[in-house]
Amino acid sequence: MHGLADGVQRRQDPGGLELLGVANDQASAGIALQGGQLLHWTPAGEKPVIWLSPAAKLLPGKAVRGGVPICWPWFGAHEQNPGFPAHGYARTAPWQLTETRREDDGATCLALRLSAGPANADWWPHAPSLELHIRIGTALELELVTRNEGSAAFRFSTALHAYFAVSDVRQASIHGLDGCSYLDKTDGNRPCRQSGPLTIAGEVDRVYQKTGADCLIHDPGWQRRIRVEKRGSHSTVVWNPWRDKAAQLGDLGEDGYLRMLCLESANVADDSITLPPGGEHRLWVRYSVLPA
Ligand code: TA6
Repeated sequence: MHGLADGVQRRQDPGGLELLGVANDQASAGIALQGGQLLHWTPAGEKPVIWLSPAAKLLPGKAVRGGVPICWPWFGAHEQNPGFPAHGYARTAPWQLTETRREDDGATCLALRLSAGPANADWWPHAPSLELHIRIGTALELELVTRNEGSAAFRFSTALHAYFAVSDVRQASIHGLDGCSYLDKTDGNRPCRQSGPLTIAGEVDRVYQKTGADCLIHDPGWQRRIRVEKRGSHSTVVWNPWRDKAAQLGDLGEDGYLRMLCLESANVADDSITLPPGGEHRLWVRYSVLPA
């Protein structure tokens, strides 16, 4: 790749990660090449929309708390091998930057790639290639493209594990999941049904099933709504660890659990994807801010 587009900077963080900073008239953002992880995104004139923990550890081989981690090719603990990295190997693998581009409307586009190779051989005996397309403007768009370049079909789960910034999670509500069935991971995956908007007043860890619906996060404290649009996903995960689990995690910062909620566009559980040789799956999201 030759040169970087205007407004894109590459630097080495003191912790050892390679980071990209993006600034244009519409927004600013940061990206770590490790994990192909968007770290933060702030539209011009707004408070941050994608939240990075103030206590996040930016270290090689460690998952970074915040941003939009890419869970791939499994979600949560590996079913057969609990010692394998949680949420798959892609979020701590070294991705390559393949393109940066400034669009006519002023948005910045980047592409990153994770090819099959030594990084995945220990964990995943297939030949996948992953591409992440990022568009940073007044809205943030992410598209994760999974291709099967091998000769056998494979099955995978994935999630764009987005951490959204909120003024106070106790005041926020999530709209768009009314009537959906979900598995409650805080209660042994008990099947439940959502009634009305979702509010958070304790630990929440849920997999909403059979839903391709867009969601809105209402945040009266910051007088805004965050719109989450998605395609190629029929499951949605909502997570907040609440006080005790947050303290165990140790990288959420003081009261960090009150400043964020995860709303993840996913292909998990029944919605896992089987890709035949030569097959391709696209998971696309767009995040944007609307007035309250
Ligand atoms: O998406 C929800 C979840 O799977 C939770 O169960 C919780 O553990 C969270 O992700 C964070 O996982 P991590 O491995 O990043 O600590």
